[in-house]
Amino acid sequence: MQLYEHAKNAYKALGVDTDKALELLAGKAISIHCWQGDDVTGFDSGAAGGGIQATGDYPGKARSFEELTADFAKAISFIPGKKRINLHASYAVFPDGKRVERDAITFEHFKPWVEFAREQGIGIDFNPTCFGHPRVKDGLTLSSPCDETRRFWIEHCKRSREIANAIGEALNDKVLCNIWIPDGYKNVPADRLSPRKRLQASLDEILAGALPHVIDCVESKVFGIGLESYTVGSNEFYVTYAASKKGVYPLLDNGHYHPTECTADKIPALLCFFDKIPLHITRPVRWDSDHVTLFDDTTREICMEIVRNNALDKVLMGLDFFDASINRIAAWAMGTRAVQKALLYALLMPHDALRKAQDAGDFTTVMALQEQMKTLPFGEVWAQHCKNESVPQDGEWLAEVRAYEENILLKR
Ligand code: RNT
Ligand code: ZN
Repeated sequence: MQLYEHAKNAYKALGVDTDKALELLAGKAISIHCWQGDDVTGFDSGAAGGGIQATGDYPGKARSFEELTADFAKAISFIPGKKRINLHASYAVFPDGKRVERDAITFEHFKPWVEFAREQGIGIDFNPTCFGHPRVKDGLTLSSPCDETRRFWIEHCKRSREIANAIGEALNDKVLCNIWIPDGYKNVPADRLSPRKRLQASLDEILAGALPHVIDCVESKVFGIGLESYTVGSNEFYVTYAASKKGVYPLLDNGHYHPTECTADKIPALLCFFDKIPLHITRPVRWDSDHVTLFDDTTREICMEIVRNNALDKVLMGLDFFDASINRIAAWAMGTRAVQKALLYALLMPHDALRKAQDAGDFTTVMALQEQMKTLPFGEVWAQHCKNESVPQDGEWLAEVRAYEENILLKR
């Protein structure tokens, strides 16, 4: 307590209210992806694919709804604040193993998830799963020149939206429904326009008519493994598509741009035109877009843009990483806590003073303040947050993960 009081005063001297920051942090929901728990495998005999891959063979991955929900519940017991779970359509739960195809799934298959979310007091977000499936033809889904293939995936996406809407209705909530497709080419294409025209027509059909409980978004990508030369759903394509359609938003995944591009800077650009910005926060490393998030510069910059622009209510923060080389529950806990730390760091920035200095053209002060805030007693404020939220401190949760590993994961 004494340590927190000391930190509180240090921030107060810069005009920053730490209590207020903690209140805002506790109320900001983070949408945690279910797919870290099983390496993006899902329950419908699919697997990661389409340019994404979880690497590693850490033991104990979840193999069923029961295992995945138990692991997720364990992970979120270490995570403070408001939470949501982000589901993929491939996590449909089939009663008595009665599997249906992806173009035949309904809300019935997600009712167990709704019950789980209710029990845990969390919201749900949703994604059609257009990858890791035999109906992906020559690497293409919604942009395929094959009518049958396109129709299959259009139907899958339409059903996904309806499921998202039914989930929202059941939970009295808005559900983010995000379309990401793997479509692209390894080699230099001969025609870059036609696939995009076909994708545009498919999206028009899928997104026709607003659904009251759904927030629609589309996720771009610059490349994938085996899709190095061209992706149909590029940034320009989706940002323009979303801007031209009321109620459709472009989702920014910070692993989906050229390595030197700054995703944080895209947030204030899009805020000029969109009232919501969905995010996938991740950590790109060389060719991979999906390492576990850390309390690093990139994540802090993203959070600072959210806070500076008063956009806590506008930016829908979701996570997207999958690491199969470390304990998956630890990955969830560390990755989410890291993003929350970054958000707290941003909430503790002396923004008024910084902006004033910028407007006065005083970049000496801007730089000095930005440097000063880096060594303020941030850790004490984070520790207070964990205490307020009754979750373990840094250094305390790993022993619990190890016990769970020993008693449950290693027995699978
Ligand atoms: C892939 C996209 C996409 C997926 C998930 C599983 O590059 O980031 O969001 O990671 O849908
Ligand atoms: Zn993503």
